[in-house]
Order: sequence, then structure tokens, then C-alpha cells
Amino acid sequence: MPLERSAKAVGSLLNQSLIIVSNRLPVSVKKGDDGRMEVFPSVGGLATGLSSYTKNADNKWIGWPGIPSNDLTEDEKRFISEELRQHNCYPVFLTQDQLNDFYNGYSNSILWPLFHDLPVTEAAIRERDRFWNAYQQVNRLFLEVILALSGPEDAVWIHDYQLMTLPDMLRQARQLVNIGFFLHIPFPAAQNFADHLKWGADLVAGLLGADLVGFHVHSYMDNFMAAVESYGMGTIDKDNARITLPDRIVQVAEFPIGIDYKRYMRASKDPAVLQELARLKEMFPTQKVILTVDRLDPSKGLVERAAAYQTLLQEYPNFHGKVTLMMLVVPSRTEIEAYKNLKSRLEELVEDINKTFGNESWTPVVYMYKSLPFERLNALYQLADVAFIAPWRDGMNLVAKEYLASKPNKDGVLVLSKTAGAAEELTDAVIVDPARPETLVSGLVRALKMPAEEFRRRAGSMQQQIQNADIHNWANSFINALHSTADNQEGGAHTLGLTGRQAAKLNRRFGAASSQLVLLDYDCVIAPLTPAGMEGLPAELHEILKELSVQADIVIVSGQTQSLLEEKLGGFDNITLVAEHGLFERLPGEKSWKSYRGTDWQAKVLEHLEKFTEKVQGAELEKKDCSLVWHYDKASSYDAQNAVLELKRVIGPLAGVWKLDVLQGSMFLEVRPKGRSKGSTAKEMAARNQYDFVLVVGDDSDDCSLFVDGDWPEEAVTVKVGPGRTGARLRVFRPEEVLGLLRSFKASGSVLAVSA
Ligand code: GDG
Repeated sequence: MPLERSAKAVGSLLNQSLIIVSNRLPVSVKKGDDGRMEVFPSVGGLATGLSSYTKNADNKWIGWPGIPSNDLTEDEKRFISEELRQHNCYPVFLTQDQLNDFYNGYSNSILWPLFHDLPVTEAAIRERDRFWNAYQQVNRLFLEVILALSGPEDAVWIHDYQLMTLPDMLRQARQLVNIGFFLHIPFPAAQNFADHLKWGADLVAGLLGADLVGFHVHSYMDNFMAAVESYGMGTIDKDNARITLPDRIVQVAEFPIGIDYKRYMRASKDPAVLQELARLKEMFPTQKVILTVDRLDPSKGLVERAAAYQTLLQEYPNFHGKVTLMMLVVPSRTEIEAYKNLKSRLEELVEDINKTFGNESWTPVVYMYKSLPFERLNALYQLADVAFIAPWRDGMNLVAKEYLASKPNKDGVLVLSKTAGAAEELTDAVIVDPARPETLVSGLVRALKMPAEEFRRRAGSMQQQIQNADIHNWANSFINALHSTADNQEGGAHTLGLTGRQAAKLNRRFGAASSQLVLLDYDCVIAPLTPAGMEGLPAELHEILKELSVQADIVIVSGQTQSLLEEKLGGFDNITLVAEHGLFERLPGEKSWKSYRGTDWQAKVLEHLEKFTEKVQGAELEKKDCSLVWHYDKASSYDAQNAVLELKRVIGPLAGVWKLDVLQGSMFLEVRPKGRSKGSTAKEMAARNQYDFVLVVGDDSDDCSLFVDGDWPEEAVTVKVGPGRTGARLRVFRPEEVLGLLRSFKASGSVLAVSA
């Protein structure tokens, strides 16, 4: 028996684009000494987490390609663009001056320290006006590229502190676009923010352009909402983490970023890693190794850690010769003065420790100022008895998670600052407080002396946590939340509630018009949906439509099958019925249905859907006349989510060959011939006659195509039922209000057109 749920096609087109925007692309470009351009992808966490999305050619990643544009000829820029395109990446070219002022200047010399509760240098304060202008200018350059590459209803996911004014710039340009923003660093306490940041209000307003603003942990969300409150920019609902603006809501949420857990676990068995590990073990046969891995950055508390180790050696001579601190320090932001100074201070201290305590057979600190290949880094993680991760402040800190994920035998102790976002999840770490240096020393002692049974238990429980919340889970959760936030928007920027006065005006316009079209959505607009399924038309509405159809052209559009519409609405022979989102159409006076289907593709797609129906417990397959629907509302959301990603991957190429649309709805995936939609039906209807009154009523986000693609005349009345952002001009909240409107038309002797 066919299911009826898919009639409620609440989804967005699955092949609707996702645009990812970050300061740096996951692919970098370098000019070799011979002048040849080299393009090399990075395997960073973000790129891995988003890989299932970025492989889809409809999705795009926009960012700076890592090379200043002054060094490039136009031909070279063209070459770079073409190369990047093969990775679905699109460049924003920036000059060296822009990079100096926007990146080294405003982003890293002002925002970075302030957001990590560190002082801003006098030099940076002197330059801040110029830096700020460059910051806005570069954010606008990013905007231009987004506008050029995306459609008005695409989803755009913007990353990090370099692009905080971009969400609002984009919102001003595109009211309907779904915008997500994720901040990878902490959001500081409101007081700190307001006191030290000259353009704090502009930055907060910038973020409020998004539908969804994500942070690693709850306290950053609270700080952000407090900043919004302090600037009086919206009404805060703390319980639901929502900010209500005059025209829409902004959802705030926490998404603690994870790592590619499997990659780290797998690496622990990789022969290249094991060979390197054996080499390292020979170097440190009996000593305990304490490891630090960080970019050279003031927020990471590197000098403080070296100092704590120095104190340890001073206070506990019995550790001499028995421990080694290995510091892997990765060069970072090397053009900034504060970073250069930090390097000198750290290296002086390391030298001092080695001079004071070292001897011919023991170097207390092994200092490496470089970046190592993944395999060597992984071998270090496996070797280390203790990971000493004590940043002054850190948004999350992925090294802490990577270290634990590289320990198949659970033989490692994590010492972790309470001020790293990771500390909220990794509660079995030895927690230290960087503001109290003595805790760093006692934390190290505790770690070095911890019994094996205890550290295995702790590592095991933290591994479980890291495995469950990995990087894929993070990316999927954010993207799903972005879609549902947009679907639940109380209003598009210009979707206004239908007032009594407007209804009366509509009524008059309807009565005065000589040709009227009323296009109504069936499901949940004129026919209520109950848990038992779709109910028929209420008796009163039946009568109203019958009367109105004498005068007006009425069209009922639905996601339902022809047979269901025949059953429920077959009696109306002067109403146009449209089934399966535009795939079938029955014109007034006709008995038969015109079909737009093509079914040759079905066997191919069915094969995959059947496989996943068998694999995912609770999933169900619905075979419609010319579309296939895979329902997963009764399946475990985790299994379903993974299956949907996999299905997208396997069906994607078939969809290209057979010209199919893959629609993702609320708990279902529908595959159908491309090109037919409620919007295409609407377009045809509008072209059939010169209507001087048009009313279009729908409820789904899928009905967006109905409102937008219909090319309706300026004065057409488009009405959205319920919350959610669409292109409709007006909104009512319940189907009963639609009934009321139609009732008033009947009373005025006027007629309407409606969509299902
Ligand atoms: C920002 C936030 C947040 C390091 N050395 C080598 C190497 N790495 C890799 C690590 C790790 C990454 O660099 C560093 O990530 P962190 O999270 O520790 O720190 P940030 O760079 O400051 O990142 C931070 C993060 O964004 C994500 O949202 O967690 O709080 O500040 O993945 O493995 N990789 C290789 N060789 C090295 O020598 N191959």
C-alpha cells in the first residue's frame, strides 16, 4: 500500500548548492623557484569533515588560495582558477597590502588576541582604523565572489573570525539565502568585548546576518548572546538560544568540532608510522616523553609550559634523565612582530633549560620548529606518555583529541587546560589552570606518576567520546541545523503576516477582478495532515471551491499521487489538478492525466534504494508512478544520516545521466525526473492567461519554487502557511486562515487560484 507521507515535500532540493566560505581554501597554490605553479590540497580537519559535500560539483568552496595576487599575471590567475575548479574551489584573490592589513592586521593582531583574552599591542592599536577598513573591504570581496557563484536560495556556510562582517553583507544582498556562521575560536566575555573592541557592534551585527551562528562550546554562545544584549540588537531567548530580530530569528548553537577518528586509529597500524615509532623508541628507550604540539602562537601558552617544565626539574630532581619534553612548534603568522618576539622568548628559555639541566646523555627539551608530515606526527603521538596541552585559551584544540585517537593501547595521559574548549568534553583529562602556573607543574607530576590502570580507563572513556562526535558528525550536524533553522524562520525578510485589513483589501481586489487565478497547495494547506495521514478536504472548503471555480481558474497542486487526488478531488471537473509536484496534470473537463514522466531510470535507482532499505532498519521504500521515495523517519537518525550521504553519493552520477532531481525532505529522499516542479507548473499557469488577480498559497519550503519561479505579476498575492523562509510576500499561520480567506472570497462573489 503506498505511503502518503511524501506528499509533504518539506525539503530543499538535495542538489541545491552548499557554498562554503573560509579565509583559506583547502587547496593552496605556490609558485616554485622555476616560476611554475604548484597546487596542493591540505588534509586539514575542516576539509576532511566537509569532503562528502565538497566532492559534489554543485557545492563550492570559496577562499584565498594562499598566494598574493601581486605575484600573479592574469594568465596565472586564470590557470589557478581552472586548477582550483577541479577541486570545486573558487579563489578570492588578495593583494599583499590587503593581506597585511586584513589578515596580519585586523584579524590576527586585533581580533585574535582580544578573542583569546590577550593584550593587543600598541602598534596594532595605532593602525587599527586602516586595518578595519581593509577587513571590511576584503569581506566585501568575498561577498562579490559569493554573489557571482551562488543562487538566491543556496545555503552558505561562512567560517571564522576573518569573515565576521560577511553574513550581514550577504543578508543585505540576498534576503532569502540560508546563512550559517561558525566561529573556530572562543567568543570573549561581553565586557571584555565591548571595552576593548572599537567596532564590536559592527562585528556582532555582522554575525546577526546569519540564520545559524555556531560555537564550539556553550560558554561562547552565552558570551555572544550577552554581547547582542549589551548592544540592544535583539530579544534573547536564553532557553532556546534564539535571538529574535524584527524580521527573523537567529539560532545560536554549540557544535564541538571533532577529528577524523578513524584516520588516526588507522594510522597507528600504518607500517610507515610504526617504522618511525620504532626509531623514536630507540632514541628514548627508558625515558618518559612529554609532548607539546602547537602553532607558535601567544594563545597557546608555550613559554608558560616550558617554564612549568623548568619548575618541575627544579623541584623534582628525581625526574632528571628520566623525562624529556618534546616540543613540536609549527611556524605561524611569521610576519607579525608579536609572533617573532614570542619565538625568541621561547627559544631562549628552552636553551636555558637545556644548559641548566642537560648533560651528554640527556637533552631535557627536544625543540622542533617545523611542521612534520602526518605519519611522523602520528608516531610522536604514539610515543608520548603525556600530552601536555595547556593553552592560555583555545577555541577547541584538536591536538588533544588527535593524541588520544592515536593510542590503540590507551597508554597515554592527557594534561589539558580548563580554558581549552576540549576540556568541556574531555573531562577525564588531568585538568590544569594556566592562570595558576603551579597547577601545570602538579598536573605534570600527576600524569607522570599515574598508574597504568587509571590512565587506560581515562583514555578509553575519552576515546569513546571522540569517536562518537567526530568531524563528519560535526559537519553534518551543522548543515542539518542550518537547513532546519531556515525552514523554521518565522519570516523571510519581507514575508509579512496577513492582517485583517490586508485580507479585506484582497477580498475587494478579488471581487473587482475580471480574471482570477487561485493556485492552492493541497497538503496541509487545504487538506489537514493528521497522524493517520492526509485527511480529505473539509466539507465547507469543498463547497467553497465548487462555487469559486465557476468564476475563477482554480489549480490544486500536490505532492500526492494521481490516484489520491482523484479520490479526494475527482469530483471537481472544472479545477486543474497537479500531482506529484508537477509530474502529472489533469486539466478542467479532461478525464485523463497528462504525464511528464520518464521511468527508464527507475530500475537503476531502485537497486540502490532497495539495498539501503534492507541495510537501515526502519527505512521504507515508496514506489510512486514516476518517482521513488526513501523514507527514514522510523530509522535511527545516525544510520539514516550516513545512509543519506551514501545514497547521495551513489545516486548523484545517475541523476546527472538521467536528468533526475534528488529532493531531500523531512525524513525522506525523493528521486524524480528533473525539471518538473510546482514552480514549473506555476509558470505555465501564469502564461496561460492575463490574470488580473492571482493568489498563490503554499506551505512547504519546496513551495518556494511556486512563489519565486512563477514569474508572477508584481501585484500577485503569494501566501506562505506556517513558519519558514520562502519567497512568499504574505504569511498566515494555520490552514484555517486559508479557509477563512477563501470563505470571504465566496461571500464577495469572487474567485481564487490555489496550489497544493
Ligand atoms: C583553530 C582554533 C580549534 C600541528 N602541527 C602539525 C600538524 N598540526 C595540526 C594538528 C591539528 C592542527 O594542526 C592544529 O589544530 P588546533 O585545534 O590544535 O589549533 P588551531 O590551529 O589554533 O585551530 C582551535 C581549531 O581551529 C578547529 O576549530 O580547535 O581552537 O584555534 O590538527 O594535527 N599537522 C601536521 N604536522 C605538524 O607538524 N601534519
